Amino acid sequence: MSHRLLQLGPLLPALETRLSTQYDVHALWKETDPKAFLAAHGGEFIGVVTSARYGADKALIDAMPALKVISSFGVGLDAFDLDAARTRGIAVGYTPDVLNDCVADTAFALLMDVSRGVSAADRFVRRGDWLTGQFPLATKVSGKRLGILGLGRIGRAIARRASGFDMQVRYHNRNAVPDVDYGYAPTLRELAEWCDYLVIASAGGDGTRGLVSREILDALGPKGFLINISRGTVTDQDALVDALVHKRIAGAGLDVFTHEPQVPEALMALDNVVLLPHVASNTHETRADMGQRVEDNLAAFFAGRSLVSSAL
Ligand code: 8YV
Repeated sequence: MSHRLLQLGPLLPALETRLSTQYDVHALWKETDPKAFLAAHGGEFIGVVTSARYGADKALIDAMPALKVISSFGVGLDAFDLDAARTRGIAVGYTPDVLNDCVADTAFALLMDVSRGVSAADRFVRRGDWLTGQFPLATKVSGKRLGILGLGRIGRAIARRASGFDMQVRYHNRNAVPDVDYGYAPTLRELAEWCDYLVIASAGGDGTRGLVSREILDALGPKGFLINISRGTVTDQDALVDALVHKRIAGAGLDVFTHEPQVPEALMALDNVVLLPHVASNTHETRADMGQRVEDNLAAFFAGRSLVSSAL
């Protein structure tokens, strides 16, 4: 008999197909009343397949007394109650590392775009404005100062890319990272004051909520750009919108928002903002690798081995 897994939301079709050949997978989101289903059948499942987006909160974990393993598609853990999982001895797998390159590439795509006006210039051409006018001057990227909030795996991949643009790099973390040569800014405010581009690469969740506040945006200033490929919650989104509308910062490249897929209406008309629908890891190659890690974590668990990537 194959192990029973509860899948919380849609995943890559290829991954769903492969999982369904190895496990007895039930799609919770297809239930008309998922809460009632959980209350009646939560005890029948040993595993959960989910993603950074759907997470696994305390209510879900509490409703699943036989749960032993959670395998998540994604690196973010802000939608998970890891303490509840730890207390119950539930293994939690996720997919770090395999997405570093694509997320770092996206950070640079946003940085280049908002600074040089790539998307805005494309709109200019399509509108026919080139026939009658010149696109305004943009801001040079090479040689500028890059500040990274969160020098983890993704932050380091972003820092490495900066060397190709002859940029100086500094970072802010709770503590200085011992094995890097980049300058450490003891406060986020100092980093924001110093840099031309502030890139948010920290984890989401309660520990970082609202960290990029009005004060930090004002420290970044009217020539500074903000790039966010992490979580919308790391910014005070209202303060960010206000700073962009009133040009108290130069611009922003945003892949993430506080209430996805809702994007503040005030940003839609601004040419100093590049808006992406949370696609930083969204390539064929990386998504395939993430799917493989979801499978490998489950396979390791059911073979009695440690998970390939454990979140605990
Ligand atoms: C994905 C992400 O969009 O890994 C993360 O934390 O935010 C992204 O890679 C997400 O996992 C898909 O649900």
